Amino acid sequence: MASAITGSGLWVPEASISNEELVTSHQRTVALWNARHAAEIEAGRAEARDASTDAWIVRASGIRSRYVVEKSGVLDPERLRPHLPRRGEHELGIQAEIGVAAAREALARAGRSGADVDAVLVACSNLQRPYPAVAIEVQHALGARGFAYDLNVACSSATFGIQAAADAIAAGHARCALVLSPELTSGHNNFALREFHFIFGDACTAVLLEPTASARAGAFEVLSTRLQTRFSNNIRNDFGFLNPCEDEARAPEELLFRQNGRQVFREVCPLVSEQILEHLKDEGLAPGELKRLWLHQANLGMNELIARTVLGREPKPGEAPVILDEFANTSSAGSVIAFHRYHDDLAPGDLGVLCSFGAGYSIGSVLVRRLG
Ligand code: CO8
Repeated sequence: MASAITGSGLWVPEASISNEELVTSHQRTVALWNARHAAEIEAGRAEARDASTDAWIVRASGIRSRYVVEKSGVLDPERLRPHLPRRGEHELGIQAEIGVAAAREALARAGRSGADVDAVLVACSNLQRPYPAVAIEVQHALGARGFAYDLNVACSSATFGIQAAADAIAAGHARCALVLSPELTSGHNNFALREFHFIFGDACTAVLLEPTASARAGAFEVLSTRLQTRFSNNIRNDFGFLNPCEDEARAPEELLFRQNGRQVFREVCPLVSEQILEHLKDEGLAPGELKRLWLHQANLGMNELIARTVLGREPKPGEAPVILDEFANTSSAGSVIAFHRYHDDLAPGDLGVLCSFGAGYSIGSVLVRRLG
Protein backbone atom coordinates (compact mmCIF):
# COMPACT_ATOMS: atom_id res chain seq x y z
CA MET A 1 0.00 0.00 0.00
CA ALA A 2 1.48 3.37 -1.01
CA SER A 3 1.79 6.08 1.62
CA ALA A 4 1.89 9.87 1.69
CA ILE A 5 3.18 12.60 3.96
CA THR A 6 -0.08 14.19 5.07
CA GLY A 7 1.32 16.68 7.58
CA SER A 8 4.54 18.11 8.99
CA GLY A 9 5.29 20.03 12.18
CA LEU A 10 8.15 21.99 13.71
CA TRP A 11 9.10 22.94 17.26
CA VAL A 12 11.59 25.81 17.46
CA PRO A 13 13.18 26.88 20.79
CA GLU A 14 12.49 30.45 21.91
CA ALA A 15 16.19 31.25 22.40
CA SER A 16 18.43 32.02 19.46
CA ILE A 17 22.20 32.66 19.50
CA SER A 18 23.77 34.81 16.79
CA ASN A 19 27.30 34.14 15.54
CA GLU A 20 28.41 37.38 17.23
CA GLU A 21 27.14 36.22 20.64
CA LEU A 22 28.65 32.76 20.19
CA VAL A 23 32.03 34.14 19.14
CA THR A 24 32.12 36.56 22.11
CA SER A 25 31.52 33.62 24.46
CA HIS A 26 34.15 31.55 22.59
CA GLN A 27 36.77 34.29 22.95
CA ARG A 28 36.23 34.22 26.72
CA THR A 29 36.31 30.40 26.75
CA VAL A 30 39.64 30.32 24.89
CA ALA A 31 41.20 33.04 27.08
CA LEU A 32 40.22 31.04 30.17
CA TRP A 33 41.57 27.76 28.76
CA ASN A 34 44.88 29.31 27.67
CA ALA A 35 45.31 30.98 31.09
CA ARG A 36 44.60 27.71 32.92
CA HIS A 37 47.01 25.77 30.70
CA ALA A 38 49.70 28.46 30.51
CA ALA A 39 52.39 26.27 32.11
CA GLU A 40 51.75 23.32 29.75
CA ILE A 41 51.69 25.66 26.74
CA GLU A 42 54.95 27.26 27.92
CA ALA A 43 56.53 23.79 28.32
CA GLY A 44 55.34 22.72 24.84
CA ARG A 45 53.03 20.01 26.25
CA ALA A 46 49.87 21.75 24.97
CA GLU A 47 49.03 24.12 22.15
CA ALA A 48 47.42 27.48 22.80
CA ARG A 49 43.86 27.59 21.46
CA ASP A 50 42.67 30.19 18.94
CA ALA A 51 39.37 32.02 19.11
CA SER A 52 36.62 31.79 16.53
CA THR A 53 35.48 34.56 14.17
CA ASP A 54 32.05 35.33 12.73
CA ALA A 55 33.46 36.04 9.26
CA TRP A 56 35.11 32.58 9.12
CA ILE A 57 31.96 30.79 10.27
CA VAL A 58 29.80 32.43 7.59
CA ARG A 59 32.41 31.86 4.87
CA ALA A 60 33.07 28.20 5.78
CA SER A 61 29.50 27.11 6.56
CA GLY A 62 26.82 29.70 5.70
CA ILE A 63 25.59 29.56 9.32
CA ARG A 64 24.56 32.89 10.94
CA SER A 65 22.56 31.81 14.02
CA ARG A 66 21.10 28.79 15.79
CA TYR A 67 18.24 28.09 18.21
CA VAL A 68 19.02 26.41 21.53
CA VAL A 69 16.83 24.88 24.19
CA GLU A 70 18.60 27.01 26.87
CA LYS A 71 20.94 29.86 26.12
CA SER A 72 22.69 31.06 29.30
CA GLY A 73 24.38 27.72 30.01
CA VAL A 74 25.62 27.35 26.42
CA LEU A 75 27.19 30.83 26.47
CA ASP A 76 28.72 30.46 29.95
CA PRO A 77 32.46 29.64 29.39
CA GLU A 78 32.51 27.72 32.68
CA ARG A 79 29.65 25.46 31.53
CA LEU A 80 29.18 25.32 27.71
CA ARG A 81 26.02 23.22 27.84
CA PRO A 82 22.36 24.08 28.42
CA HIS A 83 20.78 24.19 31.88
CA LEU A 84 18.05 21.54 31.87
CA PRO A 85 16.47 21.00 35.29
CA ARG A 86 16.06 17.33 36.11
CA ARG A 87 12.45 16.19 35.67
CA GLY A 88 10.61 13.64 37.77
CA GLU A 89 9.69 10.23 36.35
CA HIS A 90 6.05 11.22 36.13
CA GLU A 91 6.72 14.47 34.27
CA LEU A 92 6.95 14.47 30.49
CA GLY A 93 10.63 14.31 29.47
CA ILE A 94 12.12 17.16 27.44
CA GLN A 95 12.45 15.14 24.20
CA ALA A 96 8.91 13.78 24.53
CA GLU A 97 7.65 17.32 25.24
CA ILE A 98 9.12 18.85 22.09
CA GLY A 99 8.14 15.74 20.11
CA VAL A 100 4.52 16.17 21.21
CA ALA A 101 4.61 19.89 20.25
CA ALA A 102 5.86 19.14 16.71
CA ALA A 103 3.50 16.16 16.41
CA ARG A 104 0.46 18.28 17.29
CA GLU A 105 1.22 20.67 14.41
CA ALA A 106 1.66 17.78 11.94
CA LEU A 107 -1.61 16.20 13.13
CA ALA A 108 -3.50 19.52 12.87
CA ARG A 109 -2.24 20.03 9.31
CA ALA A 110 -3.38 16.51 8.40
CA GLY A 111 -6.76 16.93 10.14
CA ARG A 112 -5.95 14.06 12.53
CA SER A 113 -5.73 13.67 16.30
CA GLY A 114 -3.42 11.66 18.56
CA ALA A 115 -6.04 8.91 18.80
CA ASP A 116 -5.73 8.31 15.02
CA VAL A 117 -1.99 7.52 15.31
CA ASP A 118 -0.99 3.85 15.52
CA ALA A 119 2.81 4.10 15.17
CA VAL A 120 5.29 6.58 16.66
CA LEU A 121 8.95 6.57 15.66
CA VAL A 122 11.36 8.88 17.45
CA ALA A 123 14.28 9.14 15.04
CA CYS A 124 17.19 11.36 16.09
CA SER A 125 20.94 11.57 16.78
CA ASN A 126 20.89 11.72 20.56
CA LEU A 127 18.39 10.10 22.90
CA GLN A 128 18.15 11.18 26.51
CA ARG A 129 17.97 7.61 27.86
CA PRO A 130 18.02 4.03 26.57
CA TYR A 131 14.57 3.08 27.94
CA PRO A 132 11.66 3.35 28.20
CA ALA A 133 11.74 4.55 24.60
CA VAL A 134 11.02 8.27 24.20
CA ALA A 135 8.66 7.23 21.40
CA ILE A 136 6.52 5.22 23.85
CA GLU A 137 6.35 8.24 26.16
CA VAL A 138 5.14 10.36 23.20
CA GLN A 139 2.64 7.65 22.20
CA HIS A 140 1.22 7.74 25.75
CA ALA A 141 1.10 11.57 25.86
CA LEU A 142 -0.74 11.74 22.52
CA GLY A 143 -3.19 8.97 23.40
CA ALA A 144 -1.95 7.08 20.34
CA ARG A 145 -2.52 3.35 19.74
CA GLY A 146 -0.32 0.65 18.20
CA PHE A 147 3.42 0.61 18.76
CA ALA A 148 6.34 3.02 19.19
CA TYR A 149 10.11 2.80 19.13
CA ASP A 150 13.27 4.93 18.98
CA LEU A 151 15.89 4.75 16.25
CA ASN A 152 19.18 6.52 15.70
CA VAL A 153 21.03 6.92 12.41
CA ALA A 154 22.53 10.36 13.27
CA CYS A 155 21.71 13.01 10.65
CA SER A 156 19.81 10.48 8.54
CA SER A 157 17.48 9.38 11.32
CA ALA A 158 14.40 11.14 9.88
CA THR A 159 14.69 9.70 6.35
CA PHE A 160 15.42 6.22 7.74
CA GLY A 161 12.36 6.71 9.98
CA ILE A 162 10.23 7.76 7.00
CA GLN A 163 11.22 4.58 5.16
CA ALA A 164 10.39 2.48 8.26
CA ALA A 165 6.99 4.23 8.55
CA ALA A 166 6.24 3.79 4.82
CA ASP A 167 7.23 0.11 5.08
CA ALA A 168 4.95 -0.36 8.12
CA ILE A 169 2.04 1.14 6.17
CA ALA A 170 2.86 -0.95 3.06
CA ALA A 171 2.91 -4.13 5.18
CA GLY A 172 -0.39 -3.24 6.84
CA HIS A 173 1.25 -2.85 10.27
CA ALA A 174 0.23 0.79 10.63
CA ARG A 175 -2.22 3.26 9.06
CA CYS A 176 -1.14 6.55 10.64
CA ALA A 177 2.56 6.81 11.51
CA LEU A 178 4.43 9.71 13.10
CA VAL A 179 8.18 10.21 12.63
CA LEU A 180 9.60 12.69 15.16
CA SER A 181 13.13 14.10 15.31
CA PRO A 182 13.72 15.87 18.65
CA GLU A 183 17.28 17.08 18.07
CA LEU A 184 18.76 18.68 21.20
CA THR A 185 22.25 18.92 19.73
CA SER A 186 23.37 21.57 22.25
CA GLY A 187 23.64 18.81 24.86
CA HIS A 188 26.28 17.03 22.78
CA ASN A 189 28.07 19.76 20.90
CA ASN A 190 31.62 20.79 21.77
CA PHE A 191 31.35 24.52 22.39
CA ALA A 192 35.00 24.75 23.58
CA LEU A 193 36.64 24.17 20.19
CA ARG A 194 36.35 26.71 17.40
CA GLU A 195 36.11 24.06 14.68
CA PHE A 196 32.91 22.66 16.25
CA HIS A 197 31.23 25.32 18.42
CA PHE A 198 29.20 26.99 15.65
CA ILE A 199 27.90 23.91 13.83
CA PHE A 200 24.71 22.81 15.60
CA GLY A 201 21.31 24.04 16.71
CA ASP A 202 18.23 22.56 18.40
CA ALA A 203 14.79 21.86 16.84
CA CYS A 204 12.22 19.11 16.56
CA THR A 205 10.34 18.03 13.44
CA ALA A 206 7.34 15.78 12.87
CA VAL A 207 6.16 14.01 9.73
CA LEU A 208 2.85 12.13 9.52
CA LEU A 209 2.42 9.30 7.01
CA GLU A 210 -0.87 7.69 5.98
CA PRO A 211 -1.99 5.42 3.12
CA THR A 212 -2.24 7.44 -0.11
CA ALA A 213 -5.78 6.13 -0.59
CA SER A 214 -6.96 8.05 2.49
CA ALA A 215 -4.53 11.01 2.21
CA ARG A 216 -5.84 14.58 2.09
CA ALA A 217 -5.55 16.70 -1.06
CA GLY A 218 -2.16 18.42 -1.24
CA ALA A 219 -0.35 15.62 0.61
CA PHE A 220 2.97 14.28 -0.73
CA GLU A 221 2.93 10.68 -1.95
CA VAL A 222 6.12 8.77 -1.11
CA LEU A 223 7.05 7.32 -4.53
CA SER A 224 10.07 5.48 -3.19
CA THR A 225 12.85 5.66 -0.61
CA ARG A 226 16.52 4.72 -0.74
CA LEU A 227 18.97 4.26 2.12
CA GLN A 228 22.73 3.77 2.10
CA THR A 229 25.32 3.34 4.85
CA ARG A 230 29.12 3.15 4.71
CA PHE A 231 31.29 2.91 7.80
CA SER A 232 33.44 5.94 8.56
CA ASN A 233 35.08 7.32 11.70
CA ASN A 234 35.09 10.86 10.32
CA ILE A 235 32.03 11.84 12.38
CA ARG A 236 32.04 10.23 15.79
CA ASN A 237 30.76 10.45 19.35
CA ASP A 238 31.94 7.87 21.89
CA PHE A 239 29.52 8.76 24.66
CA GLY A 240 27.86 5.59 25.85
CA PHE A 241 26.84 3.35 28.71
CA LEU A 242 30.13 1.43 28.66
CA ASN A 243 32.28 4.54 29.29
CA PRO A 244 32.34 3.97 33.09
CA CYS A 245 33.49 0.36 32.52
CA GLU A 246 36.67 1.40 30.72
CA ASP A 247 39.70 1.57 32.97
CA GLU A 248 41.48 4.17 30.86
CA ALA A 249 39.59 7.47 31.06
CA ARG A 250 38.64 9.13 27.77
CA ALA A 251 39.34 12.77 26.98
CA PRO A 252 36.20 14.91 27.46
CA GLU A 253 36.27 15.75 23.71
CA GLU A 254 35.71 12.07 22.84
CA LEU A 255 32.37 12.07 24.67
CA LEU A 256 31.01 14.92 22.55
CA PHE A 257 30.49 15.34 18.80
CA ARG A 258 33.70 15.45 16.75
CA GLN A 259 34.42 15.23 13.06
CA ASN A 260 36.97 15.61 10.35
CA GLY A 261 34.80 18.14 8.52
CA ARG A 262 36.91 18.61 5.41
CA GLN A 263 37.12 14.86 4.77
CA VAL A 264 33.35 14.55 5.33
CA PHE A 265 32.74 17.29 2.79
CA ARG A 266 35.00 15.61 0.22
CA GLU A 267 33.68 12.05 0.70
CA VAL A 268 29.97 12.63 1.29
CA CYS A 269 29.11 15.12 -1.51
CA PRO A 270 29.77 12.66 -4.39
CA LEU A 271 28.01 9.80 -2.56
CA VAL A 272 24.89 11.94 -2.07
CA SER A 273 24.76 13.25 -5.66
CA GLU A 274 25.24 9.71 -7.02
CA GLN A 275 22.52 8.33 -4.77
CA ILE A 276 19.95 10.96 -5.83
CA LEU A 277 20.81 10.53 -9.52
CA GLU A 278 20.60 6.73 -9.35
CA HIS A 279 17.40 6.89 -7.32
CA LEU A 280 15.80 9.11 -10.00
CA LYS A 281 17.10 6.93 -12.84
CA ASP A 282 15.68 3.77 -11.28
CA GLU A 283 12.30 5.50 -11.06
CA GLY A 284 12.52 6.45 -14.76
CA LEU A 285 12.85 10.15 -13.90
CA ALA A 286 15.26 12.81 -15.17
CA PRO A 287 16.80 15.35 -12.74
CA GLY A 288 15.11 18.14 -14.74
CA GLU A 289 11.73 16.78 -13.58
CA LEU A 290 12.54 17.63 -9.93
CA LYS A 291 10.89 20.79 -8.67
CA ARG A 292 12.59 20.80 -5.26
CA LEU A 293 15.55 19.42 -3.35
CA TRP A 294 15.05 19.48 0.42
CA LEU A 295 18.63 18.69 1.42
CA HIS A 296 20.23 18.01 4.79
CA GLN A 297 21.38 21.32 6.25
CA ALA A 298 25.01 21.06 7.36
CA ASN A 299 26.97 23.35 5.10
CA LEU A 300 25.91 25.82 2.39
CA GLY A 301 28.81 24.86 0.10
CA MET A 302 27.85 21.18 0.35
CA ASN A 303 24.24 21.90 -0.58
CA GLU A 304 25.22 24.13 -3.50
CA LEU A 305 27.61 21.48 -4.82
CA ILE A 306 25.10 18.62 -4.47
CA ALA A 307 22.26 20.64 -6.05
CA ARG A 308 24.54 21.70 -8.95
CA THR A 309 25.71 18.11 -9.56
CA VAL A 310 22.20 16.64 -9.44
CA LEU A 311 20.58 19.30 -11.63
CA GLY A 312 23.55 19.66 -14.01
CA ARG A 313 23.33 23.45 -13.70
CA GLU A 314 23.21 26.24 -11.11
CA PRO A 315 20.06 25.79 -8.97
CA LYS A 316 17.45 28.52 -9.40
CA PRO A 317 16.50 30.49 -6.25
CA GLY A 318 14.27 28.35 -4.06
CA GLU A 319 14.97 25.06 -5.85
CA ALA A 320 17.16 23.81 -2.98
CA PRO A 321 15.95 25.89 0.00
CA VAL A 322 18.41 26.79 2.75
CA ILE A 323 17.45 27.03 6.41
CA LEU A 324 20.88 26.46 7.95
CA ASP A 325 21.68 30.19 8.01
CA GLU A 326 18.95 30.58 10.67
CA PHE A 327 18.97 27.10 12.32
CA ALA A 328 22.57 25.84 11.77
CA ASN A 329 22.84 22.04 11.51
CA THR A 330 19.90 20.48 13.36
CA SER A 331 21.05 16.98 12.43
CA SER A 332 18.16 14.81 11.20
CA ALA A 333 15.61 17.64 11.53
CA GLY A 334 17.33 19.80 8.86
CA SER A 335 15.93 18.42 5.61
CA VAL A 336 12.47 18.11 7.22
CA ILE A 337 12.58 21.78 8.32
CA ALA A 338 13.40 22.72 4.71
CA PHE A 339 10.42 20.59 3.55
CA HIS A 340 8.12 22.01 6.24
CA ARG A 341 8.96 25.62 5.36
CA TYR A 342 9.13 25.28 1.57
CA HIS A 343 6.45 23.05 0.06
CA ASP A 344 3.23 25.10 -0.08
CA ASP A 345 3.95 26.56 -3.53
CA LEU A 346 4.34 23.16 -5.26
CA ALA A 347 1.52 22.18 -7.66
CA PRO A 348 -0.22 18.79 -7.91
CA GLY A 349 2.09 16.37 -9.76
CA ASP A 350 5.27 18.27 -8.78
CA LEU A 351 8.19 16.07 -7.73
CA GLY A 352 10.72 16.65 -4.96
CA VAL A 353 13.38 14.76 -3.06
CA LEU A 354 14.13 14.95 0.64
CA CYS A 355 17.72 13.89 1.27
CA SER A 356 19.76 13.52 4.44
CA PHE A 357 23.43 12.68 4.95
CA GLY A 358 25.72 12.42 7.94
CA ALA A 359 27.45 10.24 10.48
CA GLY A 360 27.80 6.55 9.75
CA TYR A 361 28.10 7.55 6.92
CA SER A 362 24.36 7.37 6.33
CA ILE A 363 22.38 8.73 3.37
CA GLY A 364 18.62 8.63 2.87
CA SER A 365 16.55 9.91 -0.06
CA VAL A 366 12.75 10.11 -0.15
CA LEU A 367 11.16 10.82 -3.52
CA VAL A 368 7.74 12.48 -3.25
CA ARG A 369 5.01 13.74 -5.59
CA ARG A 370 2.35 16.26 -4.63
CA LEU A 371 -1.17 14.88 -4.78
CA GLY A 372 -4.05 16.87 -6.30
N1 CO8 B 1 36.98 30.57 13.30
C1 CO8 B 1 38.15 30.86 12.67
N2 CO8 B 1 38.96 29.91 12.15
C2 CO8 B 1 38.59 28.61 12.26
C3 CO8 B 1 37.39 28.25 12.93
C4 CO8 B 1 36.58 29.27 13.44
N3 CO8 B 1 35.41 29.00 14.07
N4 CO8 B 1 37.27 26.91 12.89
C5 CO8 B 1 38.35 26.42 12.25
N5 CO8 B 1 39.15 27.46 11.87
C6 CO8 B 1 40.44 27.36 11.15
C7 CO8 B 1 41.08 26.01 11.39
O1 CO8 B 1 41.83 26.03 12.59
C8 CO8 B 1 41.97 25.88 10.17
O2 CO8 B 1 43.13 26.66 10.35
P1 CO8 B 1 44.56 26.16 9.74
O3 CO8 B 1 44.34 26.11 8.25
O4 CO8 B 1 45.48 27.21 10.21
O5 CO8 B 1 44.77 24.80 10.33
C9 CO8 B 1 41.14 26.53 9.06
O6 CO8 B 1 40.20 27.39 9.74
C10 CO8 B 1 40.38 25.52 8.21
O7 CO8 B 1 39.71 24.58 9.07
P2 CO8 B 1 38.91 23.34 8.52
O8 CO8 B 1 39.74 22.60 7.52
O9 CO8 B 1 38.35 22.57 9.69
O10 CO8 B 1 37.69 24.11 7.81
P3 CO8 B 1 36.78 23.70 6.61
O11 CO8 B 1 36.99 24.66 5.54
O12 CO8 B 1 36.84 22.24 6.30
O13 CO8 B 1 35.31 23.97 7.24
C11 CO8 B 1 33.40 22.81 8.19
C12 CO8 B 1 34.84 23.24 8.39
C13 CO8 B 1 32.54 24.04 8.11
C14 CO8 B 1 33.01 21.96 9.41
C15 CO8 B 1 33.25 22.02 6.88
O14 CO8 B 1 34.31 21.10 6.74
C16 CO8 B 1 31.94 21.24 6.81
O15 CO8 B 1 30.86 21.77 6.99
N6 CO8 B 1 32.03 19.98 6.46
C17 CO8 B 1 30.83 19.12 6.36
C18 CO8 B 1 30.56 18.53 7.67
C19 CO8 B 1 29.28 17.79 7.75
O16 CO8 B 1 28.38 17.86 6.95
N7 CO8 B 1 29.17 17.03 8.78
C20 CO8 B 1 27.96 16.32 9.08
C21 CO8 B 1 27.96 16.22 10.54
S1 CO8 B 1 26.43 16.21 11.22
C22 CO8 B 1 25.92 14.58 11.59
O17 CO8 B 1 26.22 13.64 10.95
C23 CO8 B 1 25.09 14.42 12.82
C24 CO8 B 1 25.92 14.03 13.94
C25 CO8 B 1 25.16 14.02 15.19
C26 CO8 B 1 24.77 15.36 15.71
C27 CO8 B 1 25.02 15.52 17.15
C28 CO8 B 1 25.18 16.95 17.53
C29 CO8 B 1 25.91 17.34 18.68
